Amino acid sequence: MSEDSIRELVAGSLERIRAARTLEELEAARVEVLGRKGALAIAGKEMGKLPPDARAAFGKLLNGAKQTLEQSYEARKRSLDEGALSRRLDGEWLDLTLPAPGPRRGHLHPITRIQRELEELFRSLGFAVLDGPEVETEYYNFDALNIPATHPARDMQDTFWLEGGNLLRTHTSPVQVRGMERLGPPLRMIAPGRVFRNESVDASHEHTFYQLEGMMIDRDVSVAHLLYFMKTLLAAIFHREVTVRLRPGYFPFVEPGFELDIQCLICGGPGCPVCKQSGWVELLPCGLVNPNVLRMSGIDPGEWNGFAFGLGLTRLAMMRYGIDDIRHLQGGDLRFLEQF
Ligand code: 2NL
Repeated sequence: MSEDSIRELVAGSLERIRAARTLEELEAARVEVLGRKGALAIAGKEMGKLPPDARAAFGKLLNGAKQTLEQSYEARKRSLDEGALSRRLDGEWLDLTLPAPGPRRGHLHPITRIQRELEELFRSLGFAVLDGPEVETEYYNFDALNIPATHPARDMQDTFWLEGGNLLRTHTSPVQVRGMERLGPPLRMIAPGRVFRNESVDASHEHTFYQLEGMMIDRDVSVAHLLYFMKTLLAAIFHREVTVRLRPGYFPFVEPGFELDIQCLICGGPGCPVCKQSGWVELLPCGLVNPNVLRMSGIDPGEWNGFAFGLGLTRLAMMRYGIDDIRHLQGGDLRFLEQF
């Protein structure tokens, strides 16, 4: 093997090393040039074939070539290592001066919001806000409200009965019965809360929903008082004056009993799909408290009387926010709740 061929080998190998553009390519070049079976090693084997007096010079040449190539390899390696490091650092760059994303903030459920708003309103009108048990006795849920044993509401189909004869309250009226017993007349109170009905669930029926019942007992309470408080309530709910009408309605705990309708807020009277072309929307049942109910709670109906009403908070939330399926409200899907 000639000196020229060694120079050629060195020149070609240098080119190969410099051309390596990644650490992987450089390692492949190193194996080919400096590896145990690489070009230099093969050239080293040739040395044995040379006449003894030529071997020393050839050996020196090879060593020089090896040094040159090793230096070139090291230099290229350093440069590629640095490149890899700076690329990694570039990728990991964080701008600590950027504003951080804010914390995810929760908020009140739409029904809770309406409930709290109405609690505030009634407090300002002198009403106490009462709470009571969700598991009730048959007496407080039905008997004390003048609901006869034969009434369909007592049916297995409408009430969740518990072992031992207790039940899940079907309205918040039992809270008001306890309120009448405890406070005595005159009184003003509301009872907001969760109630339960044994119903099949669909877009407009839930087994669990929210109600707000209210009652005022005093001397000479009339339907005029009832209408005044209901109109005040509705103005607060809908943020405007609403036209109302009373239709007769039958509920065992009130006499007379009414269905209160409001003039349709969508069309204002002429008729539309929301009011089913009638111009009116049924909103809440109400009436003057049945004397039997007063008497059972220890209030003398000869001296005292009162009005009472029941408002469906769940339905109200649906009307206010335009929710078309009651199941969304308790469905627990945050994508739904985050809209409010
Ligand atoms: C309903 C119920 C109404 C009442 C509830 C009531 C309570 C007592 C005495 C008299 Cl202790 N009345 N509550 C009165 C009228 C209507 O409605 O299910 N509303 C959605």
